[in-house]
Amino acid sequence: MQLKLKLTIAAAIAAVAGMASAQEVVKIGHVGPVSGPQGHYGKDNENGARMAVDDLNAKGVTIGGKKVKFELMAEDDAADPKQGTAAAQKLCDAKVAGVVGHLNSGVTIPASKIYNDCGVPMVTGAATNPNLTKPGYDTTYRIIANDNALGAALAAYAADTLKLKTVAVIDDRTAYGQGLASVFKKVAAEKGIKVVEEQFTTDKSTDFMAILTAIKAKNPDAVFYGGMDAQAGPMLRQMAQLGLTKQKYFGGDGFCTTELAKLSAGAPTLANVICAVGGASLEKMPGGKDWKTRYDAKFPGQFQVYSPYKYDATMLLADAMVRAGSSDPKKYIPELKKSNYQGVTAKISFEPNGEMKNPAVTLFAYKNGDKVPLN
Ligand code: ABU
Repeated sequence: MQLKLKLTIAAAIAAVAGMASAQEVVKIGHVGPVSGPQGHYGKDNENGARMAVDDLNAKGVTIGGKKVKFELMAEDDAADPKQGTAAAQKLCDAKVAGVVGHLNSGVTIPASKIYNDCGVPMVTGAATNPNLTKPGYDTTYRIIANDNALGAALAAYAADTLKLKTVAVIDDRTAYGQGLASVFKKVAAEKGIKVVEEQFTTDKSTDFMAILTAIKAKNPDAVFYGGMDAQAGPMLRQMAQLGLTKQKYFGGDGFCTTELAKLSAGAPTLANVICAVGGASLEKMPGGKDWKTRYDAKFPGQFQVYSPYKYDATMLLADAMVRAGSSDPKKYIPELKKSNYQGVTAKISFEPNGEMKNPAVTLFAYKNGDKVPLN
């Protein structure tokens, strides 16, 4: 090849490389437990955020007149508050434009202060403890119903629809499990349901025989569990072993997963489960069916519960940046607050404290091992 032609090609390559590097990169953080017993939730959540970033880049997004490329910075908090706050600080230091996270309320609440201190907005579509929005940070947003709504819906169904009279309550002593159980107990008592036994466990336990034996002695109409599926699955198996097979088994979004069917390993008690999620069923979400088909093609067998919300959380951040003409949090937070975004899960807008306006609540049961909506 002639020297002149070689130099022309080299100049063209350099120009293309220069154009690529001139494209502004907008970093979005995602944090959740992608390791440990809750790793399946974290992976599903991260997949939701990743799918949104891929869709944004495929479509091409311009912010303030400049074409941008979104990059996902994904961190593992292992469902642990210490790791969660360390991950939050890492994302702050990396100057991400926004964060999608976390899963666990007990991690999200301390992490939200770190994001507020560094001025980075965080949107969660999974952590449901009402205390998250109490400080009123303009960096904290939730796009799913909180535990006040979930606990009340479950208690109303138990009392008004199933006409149950007695319940035993167990929680895992986490911010989520304990908080949800306390809302359920309060509303259930107001509706005339008697709490005949209370027991506690942890989010690391797998042996519940002692507490279930104590509950069996009280013969309640139902068992309520505030916690995640890594405990609910084995608990359902052990209830079957003890003959606690007539009791309805109530709980929140924390165990309302695809994985619960696997973790309960064919126990007949799975058919007694009634769980509440703070959004519409996929069938009723505005874009749920098409989105789920695309998700399953991209991440086969990984769907749990929160990925559509994590997808919307990512899109919501990008939408606010586009409207503000800037990915600088100081400039786009005012637009985020004013969001009126048509997502896959719902039309999303916020109360002044960062809670979603008018979130849906859906109750689910498991029929032949498949999670099906009751409303
Ligand atoms: N919302 C259920 C699981 C996550 C949490 O709030 O801790």
